[in-house]
This record gives sequence, structure tokens and C-alpha cells, in this order.
Amino acid sequence: MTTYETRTNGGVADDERAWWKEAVVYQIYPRSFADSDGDGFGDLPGLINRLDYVSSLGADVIWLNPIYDSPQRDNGYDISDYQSIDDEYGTMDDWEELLSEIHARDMKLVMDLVVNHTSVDHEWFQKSRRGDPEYEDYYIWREGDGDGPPNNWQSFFGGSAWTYDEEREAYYLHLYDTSQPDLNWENEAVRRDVFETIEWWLEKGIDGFRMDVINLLSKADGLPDGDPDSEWVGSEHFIDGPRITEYLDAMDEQVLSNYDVMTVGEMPQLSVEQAKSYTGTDGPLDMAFHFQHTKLDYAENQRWAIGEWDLEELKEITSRWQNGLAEEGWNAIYWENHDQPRVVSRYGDPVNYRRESAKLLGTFSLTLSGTPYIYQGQELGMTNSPWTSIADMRDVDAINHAKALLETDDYDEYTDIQDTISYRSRDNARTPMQWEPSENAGFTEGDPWIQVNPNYDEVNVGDAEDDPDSVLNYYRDLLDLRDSHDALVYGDYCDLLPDHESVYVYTRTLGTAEGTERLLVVLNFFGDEETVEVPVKFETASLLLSNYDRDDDDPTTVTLAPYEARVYELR
Ligand code: TEU
Repeated sequence: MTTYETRTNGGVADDERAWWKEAVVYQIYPRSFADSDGDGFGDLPGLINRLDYVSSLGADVIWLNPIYDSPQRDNGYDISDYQSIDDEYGTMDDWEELLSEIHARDMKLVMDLVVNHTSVDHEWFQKSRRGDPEYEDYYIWREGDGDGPPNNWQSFFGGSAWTYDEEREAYYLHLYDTSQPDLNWENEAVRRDVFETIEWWLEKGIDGFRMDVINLLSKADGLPDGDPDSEWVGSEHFIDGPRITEYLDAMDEQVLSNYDVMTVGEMPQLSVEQAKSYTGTDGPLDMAFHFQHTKLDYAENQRWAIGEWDLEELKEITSRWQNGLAEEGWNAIYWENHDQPRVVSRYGDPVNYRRESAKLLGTFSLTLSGTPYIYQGQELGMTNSPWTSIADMRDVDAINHAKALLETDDYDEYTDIQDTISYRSRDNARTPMQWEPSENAGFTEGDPWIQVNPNYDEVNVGDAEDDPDSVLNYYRDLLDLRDSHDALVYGDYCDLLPDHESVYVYTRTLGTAEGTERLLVVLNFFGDEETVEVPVKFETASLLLSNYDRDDDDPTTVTLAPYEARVYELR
């Protein structure tokens, strides 16, 4: 493993510096990380046993997906009690131990905040459904329109966003699964209860929140019909809705701003302009996830259709976000999370160049402006899993959509849609973490809740640890590189070859007390050899890192092997 000198420059103003800008976040999906008791589900004691591994990567922050009480229809994004730990994961004592073990390793813990909706099993919904006067307005209830639902809004998981409740004799709104009713943020009591919950966790000493679909909280007055042709029908009436700024500002002013924590909003259909206002100096959040680069491989803008992706579009999106938030706001950089298929299988080559392309894609993430997020297993170059039957799939989203596709006239049987569902399913991210080349990849001694990717005998932590050329050890170098170069955190971004179809070349430049620190990143995104002329002037150049064994220090004319990545320092 290469080591670099530690930061030396003083070119960044103190008020521009922040620990969460300098951090690298490692995301853990606890259900699939490590099982300590053999029930086939990952749990907190299992995770605690693996903290040294996370720390060995050089990660600064752990983002933990929801572990609260939940009927688990949407794997914990359907919460029935915000202040308790689901038995599946362990106890509150386990959680306290987890927090202190994370802090003992000098890392921080970010928890998931899911407050656009709860589970139908939440006490608030149970009381609301019964018409309890204190809770009747905690959710969004409406009479139907004739025999049908109140409007044409669609659930993200397919079908109407409204479900009729026999007990209340009215429809409730759910932008996700029918078991996930949307909270009514117009109701001040809802806001008060949510803010109290946030404060309760902050008082326990956590270091921040990842906020689920947080730009969906405010729904347009009168809940008007949506454009029937849009990708998500109704979304223009609930994304960045009329009172969203007011709600998030209040959350920030009343609670968050009293703590030194980081916040990242997950924001479907986010634009750069909106991101600036959410994450700029006066904005309520520190950074936000947008989705634009996760749609490159959609066909005709459809998620459940696979298309070819092209690099120029990735460059266009990336530059728009890098430049757009350069002065105001902050990016959250990611390829993978628990909702996205594995990036090597989408934008790399999992068959011929798995290692090379995994390293290339990692180099991209770790050298951009913004806080990088690594999803468990990404650092091994884990791939999508081969799914042979819908019966093996667990994700409510994939299962609902498979059903919906089969109800259309376009498809007759499951085999017609199998390739699409297998490629796109969120289950690809949720197969167990591959620890060892032994049964069930060392994840559990029982039956895993979801299939283990059969390539675990080749892709696993144990073997990667012993191999100096593994994706894992390359990731360690990348984190070390970022940690030792302020230009990678605070430097300006400049795309030098925006029109090149297969090679991405950019610089990150920072004026410092000792002169200018400038890094040059050269990435060949495809499987053919490429030679590029790099339009850059310098006095000396040195190659800091490559995913091939190179000792060439001249970056003016570079011949790149398939999926080759290089990072140079220029003086
Ligand atoms: O996801 C919100 C969401 O709509 C997307 O992340 C979606 O899954 C993605 O666009 C697929 O490409 C969040 C959570 O991350 C997800 O796991 C939950 O199912 C969802 O909210 C509901 O809480």
C-alpha cells in the first residue's frame, strides 16, 4: 500500500473547511453485512465484529441503513417505532455499544432518517386510521373521486399512490408501498414529533443523518392531478413542494444547528439550482444525493428498460454538478447504494475487466469534489447477482414492478422481463457481503435471507486482503490519496476533454501557501486501448496512482489500457 505525506497546505479558508467535506463515508446495509447469531439476517453484533475492517479502509463515517422497529416490507424504510431497535438487529444496548466502538475507532455514525412516511404499523397510523382526534390529521386522508382514488398520482413502486382503508372509510396517500403512508407535514404536531425524534437521536451522540426522500415532504395544495405522461405521475406536485424550504429550515433552526453533525438529503429529481438552495451557506442541509448519473443506462427515460450509456453524458452531468456547486453548496458523490445495482455491472465490465473497471470507477468517485460514499462491497468490486427466478428476489420494488409489467400488453411471461428485472433490481446491492471463500461467503452460519452471489469464491475480503493488486487494496490507496491531498477535497474541477468519447480527463487545482497543488486524473472508461493528448502545461509531473503497473511520469501523450486510471501530480 502506498502512503503519502499528510496535508501541508494552508490555502483553504477556515470557514470553508468542514470535517464532513474531508470525510469518506462507508455505507452499511446491516441486513446483509454480517450475521452473528445464524438466523440468516445481518445484525449489530455482527457489524461490531467487522468494524476493524471498515476502519482499515480509512473510512471516516459510517452511514447505517434503518435498524428501527419495522415489519420490514421495505427492509426498514417502513418504520413502526422511531425510537427502538428491531429485534432482527439486536437491542438498544447493542446499538449503544456500536456507537461507542465506532467512536473508539475515530469514526462517526450517521443514521437514516425516514420521515416522509411511516409503516402502517406505527402507532400514529393505527390511531389515525381509527379517527383518534389527536392523530386523525397525522396522515393524508381523502375521499375518493367517484369510485376511484382522489387523484392520478402513482406510487414509485408501481400502481396508484392511494389505498382505501376500510376502517377510516377513506383513502390514504403513499408515495411508496401501500404499507408506507405519507405523514402530513402540514400538521404542526407531526413536525413537532419528528423534530423531537431527531433531537432524541442527536442527544444519544450520533453524528448526523441521511434523510430519506426528504424533498418529498410538502405536497401541493389541493393535491391536483399530475401530468399523466411524466416518469413519476404527480411528482411535479410533491417534489420540492411549496412548503419544503420552510419545513427543512425549521428542522435546521430548531434542532440540527444545535449540534456539530452532517446531513445529507436523498432527493429524487433534484436540480443543481435546488441543490444550491438546499445545501448552500444558508441552506438547511450540508449536501444532497441527486440521481442523474444513475439514469444513464435507462432506455427512453424508463427505469425498467435497459439502454446503452455514453460517457459524454456522464461528463456533462458531472461537470454541471461540479461547477454548479463550486461556489455554493456541496456534492455527495456516489455510484452505489442499497437501491442501485452494482456499478461494475452497469458502467464497467464485470466479465473481462472486473478488477480494472472497479478500480477505474472508484478512482472517479474518490477524485471529484464532494463527499464520496462507498457502499459495502463496492470496494471489492462486487457485481450483480445472476437471478434465475423471481422467487429468489426479495425487493418489494422489483416484485411489484414485475407484476405491473406483466399486466401490460407488452409482455406475456416472466422470461420476457427477466433480464430487465435481474439487471435493475435493488436486490443486486443487497446480496450478502462477501467475507470469505467459504460457505455463504462467511456472512452467516444459517440460511441467508437472500441468495449469496455465487462469485464469492473469487470476490471476497479474505482473498483480497492477501492480494496486493486487489480492488480492496486499491481503494485503500485511493482513500489515502484523498486524505493527503487537499486539492482533491477543496480544489477546482476542470474537464479538459469534454468531447472525448471514451477518455475522461480532469484536473483538481488548489492554491495553497506553498504554491499550487494540482492533480490530473486520466480515465479510460471502456475496453479498448486509447491514446490521448492531454492539453495541460506543467514543469514536473509524477504519477501518484494507477490501476496498472506503470512508471511513466509524462502525462502529455498517454496510452491507456482498457479501463486504465491514472492520477498525476503536476507542478
Ligand atoms: O429511496 C427513494 C427512491 O425513490 C429511490 O432511491 C429509488 O429506490 C431509486 O431511485 C431507484 O433507482 C428511498 C430509499 O433509499 C429506499 O430504499 C426506500 O425504498 C424508499 O426511499 C422509500 O423509503
